[in-house]
Amino acid sequence: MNDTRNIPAQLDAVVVGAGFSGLYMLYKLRRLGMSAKVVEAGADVGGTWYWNKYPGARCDVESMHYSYSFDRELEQEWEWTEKYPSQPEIHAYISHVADRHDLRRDIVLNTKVTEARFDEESSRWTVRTDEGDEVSARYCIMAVGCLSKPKLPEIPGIENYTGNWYHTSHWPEERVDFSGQRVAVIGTGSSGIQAIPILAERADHLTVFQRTANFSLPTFNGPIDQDLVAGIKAEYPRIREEARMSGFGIAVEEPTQSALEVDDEERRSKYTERWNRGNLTGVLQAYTDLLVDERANETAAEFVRGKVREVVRDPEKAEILCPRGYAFGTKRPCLDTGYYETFNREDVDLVDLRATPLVEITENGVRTTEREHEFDSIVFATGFDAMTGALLSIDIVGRDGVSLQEKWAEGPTTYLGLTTTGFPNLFTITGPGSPSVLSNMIVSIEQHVDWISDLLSHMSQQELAVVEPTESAEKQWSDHVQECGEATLFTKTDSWYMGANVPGKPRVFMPYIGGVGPYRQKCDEVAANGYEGFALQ
Ligand code: FAD
Ligand code: N01
Repeated sequence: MNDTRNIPAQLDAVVVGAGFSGLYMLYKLRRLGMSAKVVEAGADVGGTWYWNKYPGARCDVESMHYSYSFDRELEQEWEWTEKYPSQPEIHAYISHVADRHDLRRDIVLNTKVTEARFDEESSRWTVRTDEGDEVSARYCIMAVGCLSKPKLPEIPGIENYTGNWYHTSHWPEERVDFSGQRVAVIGTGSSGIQAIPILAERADHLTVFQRTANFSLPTFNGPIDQDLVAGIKAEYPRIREEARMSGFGIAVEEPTQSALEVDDEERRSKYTERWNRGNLTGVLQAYTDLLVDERANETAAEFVRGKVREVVRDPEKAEILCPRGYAFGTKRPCLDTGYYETFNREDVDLVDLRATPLVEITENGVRTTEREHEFDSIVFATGFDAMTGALLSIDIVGRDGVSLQEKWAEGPTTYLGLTTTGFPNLFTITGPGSPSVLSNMIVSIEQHVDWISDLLSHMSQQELAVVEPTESAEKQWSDHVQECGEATLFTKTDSWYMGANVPGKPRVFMPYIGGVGPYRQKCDEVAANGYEGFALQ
């Protein structure tokens, strides 16, 4: 691994994070002729796909679409093996990109950025790391990830536990051997739902602790269909463009009808056809109003519950696994391989934490209000402090000594999810207030990186040194982000989109639900109008 420790004292740009965002940002900065370094806490590039090595980790956007589009030769050459590739394959892809474009020589690994401070006199950022580096840079670009700060459950006692414990997103490098063990999984979001079927196979006995049942759809994963690959490769430019202008960053036919316009039979047949596609968008985009109308949503939610009841033989377990109390799609739905089937195994137990909440982690396992359960290992699939967690873990201080923690105390406010007033020349790739986690993220990452690059190029041509959004532009945009959220069912659900999974975090709907295509158009208009809403000097 080529870890370039020597960071020059002065740079045009520091990029924090070496996942999909940071790598593409570095590629573009080089093409602008700028000096730049990427600083990465992990021991390799890959971001999400470096850290999340838990058994079963894979993407839920199909590989032919969950990939960079900027390298036209690469998209033709690269051969994915599965419809939904696993973490090692996606990591191999990102590593290949790093090597292919000779990016590693400007990436500093095993180093955490701890502080970024704006100096008003020089209009530069001073960036400090836990390795004692201090760099002055014109631009500071946060590519820190929306799902990169893990969250442990807020129950006492982890320090007393004598067995092994793991968080899905900080999985050890070496394969963990669970054979002969009694294993617990706490959490049934996407990570838990992917890991549980495999852990059930590997462990002697598995106990799943579920607080909120999730909606999960089957992937029907398998070797990638070569005819489909050839078809997509022949049409890649058009397909990518459609994705860029779509609602969620994936080219799909847009719905035209309300779920309430059609009768039960027609709806059921449509949901079934879309269920069989094995993707996230099929059922969710069957009708126009599934994410805005509770009655419409309930038709899809009940369809999924019916599927759970078809698979899970024990009716009591099936009812515990049936999601209720929130609208389908307003917590990120999951895609799985054999998740519900796992609960038909004799060696898998399900504990309903709504009935018997967790009390503490003990020396030997987990105590609920009912009893103590003993385990050799515990897997925490308890998610992330999403969207703002990684950003706010860095002491970012802007104008007048105001920190980002202070500014965002009531929730994040941004202009376009890319910038925030008081923090000039600081950019947040897939930041709060952009489509980000509500999209195929590579589409959103490329759009942000391209937009930032165009702005930096404009600034250099015009000999400008500082860019900062105006307060009024930021307010208008943040209000618009909230209004769009409130027009949907998302804001009625306790989810990580709302910050609800982290005690004390402000309840604000963080991503922008106005759509990937309309959002791109807005960003393009801002640029075409001379970076409207920004003060440039
Ligand atoms: P990340 O990949 O999160 O990279 C950020 C990097 O910044 C990390 O390596 C982190 O170590 C580093 N970093 C953070 N803070 C610091 C610091 N202070 N100093 C130094 N380094 C720092 N999205 C989809 O669209 N489709 C999917 O199918 C999909 N599947 C996912 C599966 C999993 C298991 C998870 C967790 C997420 C998934 N996502 C998916 C979202 C995924 O995070 C994005 O698609 C994408 O990989 C994000 O890339 P990124 O570079 O922006 O951030
Ligand atoms: O995290 P989550 P995740 N006691 O927050 C439970 C992406 N991703 O890592 O819902 C008991 O979704 C919590 O319960 P509740 C994707 O965007 C994608 O699984 O808060 N339980 C929940 O069940 C995804 O949405 C893939 O009641 C506790 C679980 O832990 C995002 O990352 C794969 C608890 C956390 O679920 C996050 O997914 C993986 C407590 N104290 C991740 N605290 C793909 O498939 C938390 N929980 C592409």
